[in-house]
Formats: sequence, C-alpha cells, structure tokens
Amino acid sequence: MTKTEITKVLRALNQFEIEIPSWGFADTGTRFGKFLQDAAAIDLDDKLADAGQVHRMTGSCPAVAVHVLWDFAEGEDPKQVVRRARKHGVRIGSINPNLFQDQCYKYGSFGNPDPAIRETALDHVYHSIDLGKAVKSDLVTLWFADGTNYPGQDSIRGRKHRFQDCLKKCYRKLAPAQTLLIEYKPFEPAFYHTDLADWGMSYVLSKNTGPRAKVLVDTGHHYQSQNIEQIVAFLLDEGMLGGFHFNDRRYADDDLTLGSIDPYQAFRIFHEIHFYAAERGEYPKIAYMIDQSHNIKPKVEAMIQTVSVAQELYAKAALVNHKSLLRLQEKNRVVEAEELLRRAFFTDVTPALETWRKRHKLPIDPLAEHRKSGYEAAAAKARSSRRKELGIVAGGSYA
Ligand code: PSV
Ligand code: MN
Repeated sequence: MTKTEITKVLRALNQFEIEIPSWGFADTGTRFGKFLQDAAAIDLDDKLADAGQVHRMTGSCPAVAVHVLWDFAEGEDPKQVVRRARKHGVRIGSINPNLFQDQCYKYGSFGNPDPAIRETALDHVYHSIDLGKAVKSDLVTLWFADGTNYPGQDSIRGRKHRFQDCLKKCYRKLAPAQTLLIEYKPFEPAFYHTDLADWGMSYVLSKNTGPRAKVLVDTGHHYQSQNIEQIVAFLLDEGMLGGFHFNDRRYADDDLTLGSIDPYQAFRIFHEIHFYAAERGEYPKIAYMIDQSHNIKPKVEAMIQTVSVAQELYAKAALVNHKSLLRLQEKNRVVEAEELLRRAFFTDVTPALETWRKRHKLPIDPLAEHRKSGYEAAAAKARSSRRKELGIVAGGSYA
C-alpha cells in the first residue's frame, strides 16, 4: 500500500464505529433449536462484559444495542445500567422495543385492528423512549413483525394508517436528541404481507413521521439479488438513511457473519457511503450496527471476527479514488471504472489496519489476542453456577 492509501484508511477508520447487539452474546438459535454454549451471556451484565471484550480487541465498538424486553428487568434502575456499561468500557447504544413476542401481538402491534393492543404497543415504545432518555441513548430502533398470513385477513391500507398514526404518536415523545430508526423486512414471521416490507414503505412512513425518523437497512432483509447498495445510495441522497443492521445471508434473514457469503456486496455498500462523503466533504451521520446472533460460533469470537471484517471492508472501500472514478464515469469508460472498484476491493489492507491498531494501542490480531486472553474459558467458569441454578445446561432445554 502507498502512504496516501494508508492515510486514507486511517482517516476512515478513525470515524468508524459499529454498535454490537446485546442479543448476539446470549444463547440463541433457530426456531428448530438452540445449541447452548457454556460461555454464553445470561444477563445484561454478562452481555455488557462480552461487548467490552469486543471493544477492547477491536477499538470500534463503544456502544451496545439493547433489546428492552430481553435486557431490562422490571423496575431496573437505568442509571445502574449506565454504570454497569461504563464499568465494562462501553455505553448503551440503540434501544430496541420488543413488539413481537407477547401473546397480545398475534395479529400485530401498531397494525393490529384492536385499539387496545395498539395502546399496549405504544406504551411499550413510550417506555423504551424514556429508557433511552435515562441512559442517554439517542437511537430508538423499531422493527415490526406485523403483517398478515392470508389474503383478506386484514386491510393493508387500514394497517398502513394505523402504523402512521402510532409512529406519529411515538415521534411526539422523542427528546430533541433522539432519532427513530424504522426497519423493514420482506417476510417472516408474516408470510402473506408484511406491513413494512421494504425500504420504500419505511421511507414513506419515516418521511411522514418527522425529520428525525429515518430508514434502517438490515442487510438480511431483502429478496435475493436485490441491489442493496442502490437502496443505500438512494436513501443517502434523500437524507433518509438512518443506519444499518449488518449481517450476511445466503437464503433469507440468516444472521450469518458479515462478509461470509458476499464480502463484495458489503464493500459496495461502504463504497457508496465513502463516495457520497467525498462529494459532501463530510461523512453523514449513520448508525452502523450489527444484527447477528450465532447458533454455532462462539459468540464473542464471532463478534470480533465480524467487526474485523467490517473494518477491513470499510478500509478497502475508502481506497477508491473518487475523482478518477467520476472522470471515468463521465466518459463512460466502463471497464476502467469497474476496475477501480475491483482493485480497491482486492487490495490487501493489512498494513493499514496494523498501523491503525498500533496507533490506538489495540491488538494487531484481535481474534488471536482474544483467544490468548482466556476470556471465553473464564466466562464459562464464572457463569457455570448460575447456569446450573437456572437449569441452562448443555443437553437441557432453555426457552
Ligand atoms: C428482525 O429480524 C431483526 O432484524 C430486528 O432488528 C430485531 O430487533 C432483531 O432482528 C432481533 O434479533
Ligand atoms: Mn435487524
């Protein structure tokens, strides 16, 4: 790599932060089963400790996304949570209300025809917004499992109106520093229609909700072969890209490690962001988040691997020479323009990553350092008696 290239990467990585999900550290699985891990986090304190280890190894993950129902005990003092996070070297990031798990949501939350259920859902989001204020988190991330399973089951337009009404009500409760991120997903668990099925639906509802409501792109939430970087470029240009949930997929919302199937796609997404930033002279405010929970990989290792991949692909994308690219594009020099991207993608950015890590006093090889640290074995040991008490043992069942 040239000196200029290394400088470009260092500059890019200095402003690259990626939030990790608390739910990525707990025992999770598919709907067919969970494979328990001795070191998996049991409670929020464990999750924050694991997140702290990821941040110590990678230097890019100071914030942890939390899922209100899974992470906050009834009556939990938010200040205590802030203190606990700080103790582990991290802070609380986006707040994720849970509008899909309770029995009352069988026919939806914000889209439910029953006004009483919509009130229940709204109360939960209001509570989540307050929690965000209390822990000084400025992001509230909404994902809805809402939809129908059969044609004719409910009015698609009626549900849209209920959604818009509820979102506006939520928006009014936000503090000025808070932003609402609205996620979409084409299907699952609803199998006929999903109320917020694609970026266009999230865009329309966000736009009608207010200037601090933006679209959240979960890379696993698209149909096969959809051009995600085009969605990203479009949303960026409209000032409507709020953030990402990163993961990779082969079939549907598989929660695979970012870049494990198609690293070039993640690169192309990052390229659109660098390209936009170069034209603007500054990086847009985007919440980069990971949304992966691993069934067979050790959780902390998987997260460190993911963040390292994200750093690498972000760094590669930063190498594209935008002035040259624009010139080639203006002249329709297709092959050379494509080669510019390909060359950046295939550049070995290890020297730049090592320099960045050295400068920030971080391990040169985050994964190797984590393995050497013995963190996993120590966590398994420390958590074993609690696991026994709760009946969470390998071979047992844990709902
Ligand atoms: C839904 O599939 C989703 O992507 C949402 O972001 C949820 O909050 C998360 O996964 C739960 O795992
Ligand atoms: Mn997601």
